[in-house]
Amino acid sequence: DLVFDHRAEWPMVAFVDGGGKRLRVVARTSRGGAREVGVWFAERYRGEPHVPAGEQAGEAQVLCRLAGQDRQWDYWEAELSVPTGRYKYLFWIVPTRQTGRTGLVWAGDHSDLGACPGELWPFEVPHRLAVEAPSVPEWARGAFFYQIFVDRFHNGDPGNDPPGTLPWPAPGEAHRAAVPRGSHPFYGGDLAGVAEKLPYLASLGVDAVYLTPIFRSPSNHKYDTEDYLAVDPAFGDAATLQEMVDRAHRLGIRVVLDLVFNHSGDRFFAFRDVAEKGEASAYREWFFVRRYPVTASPPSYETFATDVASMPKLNTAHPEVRRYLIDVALHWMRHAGVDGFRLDVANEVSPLLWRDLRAAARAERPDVLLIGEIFHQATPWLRGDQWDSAMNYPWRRAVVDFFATGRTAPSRLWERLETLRFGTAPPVTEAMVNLLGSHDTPRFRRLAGGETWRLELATLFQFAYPGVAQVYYGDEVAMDGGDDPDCRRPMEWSPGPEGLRVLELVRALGQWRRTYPCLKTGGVRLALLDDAAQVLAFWRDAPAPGAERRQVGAAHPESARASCLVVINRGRFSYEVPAGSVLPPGHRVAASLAAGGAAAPSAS
Ligand code: ARE
Ligand code: CA
Repeated sequence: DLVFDHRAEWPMVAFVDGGGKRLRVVARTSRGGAREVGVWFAERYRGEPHVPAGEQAGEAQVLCRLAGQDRQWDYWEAELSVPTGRYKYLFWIVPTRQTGRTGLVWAGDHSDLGACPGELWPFEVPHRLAVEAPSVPEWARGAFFYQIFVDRFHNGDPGNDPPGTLPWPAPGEAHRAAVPRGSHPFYGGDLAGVAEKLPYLASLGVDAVYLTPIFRSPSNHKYDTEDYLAVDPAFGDAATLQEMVDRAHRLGIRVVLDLVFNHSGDRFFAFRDVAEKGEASAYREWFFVRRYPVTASPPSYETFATDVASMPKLNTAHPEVRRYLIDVALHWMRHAGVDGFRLDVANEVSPLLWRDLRAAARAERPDVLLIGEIFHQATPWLRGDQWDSAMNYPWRRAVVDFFATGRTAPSRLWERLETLRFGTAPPVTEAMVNLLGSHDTPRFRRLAGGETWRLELATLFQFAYPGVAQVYYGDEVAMDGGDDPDCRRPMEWSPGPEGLRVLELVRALGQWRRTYPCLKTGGVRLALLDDAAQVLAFWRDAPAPGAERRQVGAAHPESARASCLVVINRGRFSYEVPAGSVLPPGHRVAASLAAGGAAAPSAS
């Protein structure tokens, strides 16, 4: 049968022009169920679909483009335009024979189907504010991010090392020095160390660094905050932070800090107060205490995850807690000039806090970036009222299964990515933080069984696919490491030949993203899938004329108009791309870049 799905809400409905007039609508039909899909639309207070088209102002019909497919659905896309930006619309569908239906089918509100438009209610977009276009800071779209786990990146100031700090492994040793489970050493990395390495990051083409938490806390990871308003003394102080940020800004690098608002540390003043005074504490409602007196083992209060006593869960819906935490964010924006925040355990925090934070932070600085940490589908948080973007772990899963373990075929990779892509809409799609790994996952190289060519191919894919490309420190030199904490080994600053090869690739990819706007904000279009050969190819189309002018670091006119064809060969044999099938006649190849190495001889 024919299944149809559309809802008049983001991301199936999104204004494409910021001004709130032109509307992109996406509908989906069961895969293979429709031959053609179109939209009848009109200004909301005018037009009737059963009255011949053209009589009413703004009324029109457009054919949809088949914009993508996943395992279950065909996705149909169209752009609508009426002068007021207030719409009503209906879809029509030409079903395929396999559905057993004949004749035109109309689809209206609640995805109701009928033979005659008059019997259906149209979908409505009553006012543009009802589907506010999520506004994403321009600088984040298609940017190159670099994640730093501060204690393990670079020790710029041995003078602030905490007692018991271990020596940095000797060159060549770092990536072999496994960190055993259950041990929690310090290596002395700090903000001075980050500052010292900024020129290195600039040489790679990094647009922004994201630092895991830096506020005062007893652990090496600092997710158990003791004082949100102080930099941890092992990392530096407020002045070191300010200096590091200023230096980054001079090199064109933005700085994103980690905000851990789901829980505090057990040394946080408010929690100490509750632990001491019990029910008499003025902060008792800041936490979820189950029984008094407060005990730690087992915890008599709610915590992060399961009974992590050092991380009492904060009541982020409470107005005082919200006020306090928002002031923390504003403090670091004002006093250190940070450009954005990564929000820890963001899916477990009250949306009330995120909405308030977004309003306050945007008022302070219109281009501040908010990235939610979440391991699953982030759509509900990305509608424009909470976060701008999210760590794209579902994307990582699809990429690991294809490139690292080889568990899936090209068609499956693409289906999964299409499901994710249609779970957001541009410009959010281009700000999603695509990552191969982080301080919470085994390193990609480990999952790839140590085969560096897989890391190279996946890295090329990461920079070629829409979204922020976030590199976890050390992955650019092919570092190894298993589950947390082994994925947090000290940075290898003297990489061997394999590491250097990946490093040069990352540098080239960074340059490509800066040279070709299509890689940052261009659309994506499948060109070729060959499961037998393990090959896939896709286009990144040049952004619409005019759009590239807004692009940071606006490129040469020729590169601004360029499209990019990406061909991935994960198979064992070289592959001849049938030129006619992917390259339109008259097209000229201006530049090319290859990755993969011996095991994948023809990847390009
Ligand atoms: C310790 C152990 C871990 C254990 C964890 C939970 O080392 O092996 O899984 O406790 O009991 C910080 C430290 C961690 C430390 C943790 C607790 O960095 O080393 O881990 O504190 O002391 C889920 C959450 C996600 C969270 C991860 C860790 O949804 O938000 O778990 N990530 C953030 C940070 C962490 C940080 C914290 C939260 C706490 O990025 O670094 O941990 O502030 C599946 C599930 C996910 C799960 C994911 C990873 O995919 O779907 O929900 O994420 O696995 O475990
Ligand atoms: Ca130090």
